[in-house]
Amino acid sequence: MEISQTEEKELSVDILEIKKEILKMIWLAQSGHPGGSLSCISLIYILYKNIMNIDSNNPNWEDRDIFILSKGHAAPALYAVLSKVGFIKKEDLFTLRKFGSKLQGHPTKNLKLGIEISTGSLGMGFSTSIGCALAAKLDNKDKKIFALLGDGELNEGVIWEAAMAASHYKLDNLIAVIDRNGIQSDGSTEEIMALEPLADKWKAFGWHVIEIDGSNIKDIINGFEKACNTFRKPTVIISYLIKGSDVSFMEHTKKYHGKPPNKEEYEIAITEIDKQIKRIQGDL
Ligand SMILES: Cc1ncc(C[n+]2csc(CCOP(=O)(O)OP(=O)(O)O)c2C)c(N)n1
Repeated sequence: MEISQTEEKELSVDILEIKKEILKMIWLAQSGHPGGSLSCISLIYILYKNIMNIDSNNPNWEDRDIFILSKGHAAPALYAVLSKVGFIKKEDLFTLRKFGSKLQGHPTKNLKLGIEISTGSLGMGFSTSIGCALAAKLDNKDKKIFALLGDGELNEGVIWEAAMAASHYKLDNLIAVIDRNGIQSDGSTEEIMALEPLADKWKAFGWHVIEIDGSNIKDIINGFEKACNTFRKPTVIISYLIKGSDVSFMEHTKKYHGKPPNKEEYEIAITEIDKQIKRIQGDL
């Protein structure tokens, strides 16, 4: 799928607008995970906007593609995209983590809202995605299952058991996407439990491996398209990203993994993002 420069600009602005919603949600809740919510938003948004077959008016549609946020702590990113594409009311976003809210700190299955499974315990979402992909094969459904994983999440042993099973069953309807932002909760992934050579590991497990620049919209779309046209193997897209991206003081640090911004930080963050939006729109 070729996209025009205008479409690319519009997507970039949407992504920045969604980042503002995420920051507002987490700031109002005074709790949550900004770093890993900001890093992966381009992937989730482009999936929902350009790649997946879904219908917000018919969330139970049997033939829909399925997205699973295996790194469940990035729930604000999922909720903000689901709001942008019509599943969740915008005003509900700001009930994040409040008593009685359906939008808790980690996703709870709610098909009406487009939330396919409950996640938060790292590794579990990915293994569930194997079950969904197998079920689609058994039902002869031409649908894709997408699972978004954190790179720190790859420390979980269950990930590698699931990876082995997916290639054993030749699940070419399964696409794993790794947010390779290089930082987990306690520091750099390479310091805590080295992952490299990551692409080689997935290849050795029988996966088709694609590496992309996760901040480049064309690269993301091409990566997903190649993945969707892969046969007899599951695909993993290793997507290089920046933790906390587009907010200067949140970038490349573990500090905002699970820490909300205070009022002053929130305001600075919004000003920085607004500047970028204006730059893209050619107003600066
Ligand atoms: C089974 C399990 N162990 C520990 C945690 C606590 N935890 C939440 S986020 C996180 C780090 C995840 O790092 P990464 O996947 O790189 O997340 P990202 O940087 O993309 O936010 C940990 C250890 C958890 N949610 N589940």
